[in-house]
Amino acid sequence: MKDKKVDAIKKIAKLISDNPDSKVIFLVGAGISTSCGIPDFRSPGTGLYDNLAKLNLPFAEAVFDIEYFEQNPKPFYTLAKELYPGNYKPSKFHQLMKVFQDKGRLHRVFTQNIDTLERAAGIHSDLLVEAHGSFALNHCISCKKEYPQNVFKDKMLAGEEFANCEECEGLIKPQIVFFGENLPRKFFLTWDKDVTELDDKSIVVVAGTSLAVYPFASLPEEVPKATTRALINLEKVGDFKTNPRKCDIFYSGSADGAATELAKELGWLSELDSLSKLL
Ligand code: CNA
Repeated sequence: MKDKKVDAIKKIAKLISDNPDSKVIFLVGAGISTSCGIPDFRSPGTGLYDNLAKLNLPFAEAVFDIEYFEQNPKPFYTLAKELYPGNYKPSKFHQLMKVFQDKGRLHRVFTQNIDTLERAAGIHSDLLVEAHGSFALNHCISCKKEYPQNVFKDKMLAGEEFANCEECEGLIKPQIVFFGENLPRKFFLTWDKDVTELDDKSIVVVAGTSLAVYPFASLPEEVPKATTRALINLEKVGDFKTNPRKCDIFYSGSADGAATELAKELGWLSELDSLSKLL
């Protein structure tokens, strides 16, 4: 490990070890799931946006655009089939967050991901905020009838071109937040409460995100100045880049690499390894 990475891990670990009563907030994105085989959006070459050409979209973000979905749901359904929960296993980083939970040191995970790998890793629903929704709830966009997860899943896996409502033939859509849709109330309520509980002993760890999608991207700016912010990412992003703070910590590298090194530094490596074997 290069010196800067060692340094970053040591600083994060020290803060966590020195303050045994404090709990960590994680703000995560697609980069913590790329090692599971799920491409992120924006990594050049491998990101979904570079690979959506086969879906003939007018613009890449159209796959998550509610108006475009109403006209042509096929690209989203194609993607949903690929991303569907159950096809992938949690990464080391997901597992590390579970170890934080097991140690009683997890305050919350706010995720932008829709792959539900935090659930698969065993993060409790009360400690988890799926800011952009998930595949767990589904409804007809016309008559709003709700459908259990397996209805949508079965249709996707059976290779059906469209998932239609049995009542009105409208399109069934998982409760994933599209561009132009509101985030769940739980996101705003939980963050507003959590942010008031942060102090100079707390740490907020941001990992695997380009911090490009709002309002999620504004969370690091709202962390109080007294609280340490750490970024674990392949590149420096968002407020860490535009408004860096003196006490910011930046680990430039893979989320899984950081997870293993942090577990080692905290003396939690055997717990992380045992979990890896279970999941
Ligand atoms: P993004 O914009 O694609 O950014 C990903 C970030 O992660 C980039 O800064 C990368 O450099 C970084 N990165 C990639 N691989 C790694 C790695 N191994 N270790 C550390 N950093 C890495 O994705 P965001 O999450 O920021 O964007 C928000 C969108 C992406 C949300 O609306 C999601 O729903 C959406 N998304 C989710 C998934 C998923 O659920 N797994 C996949 C693709 C996109």
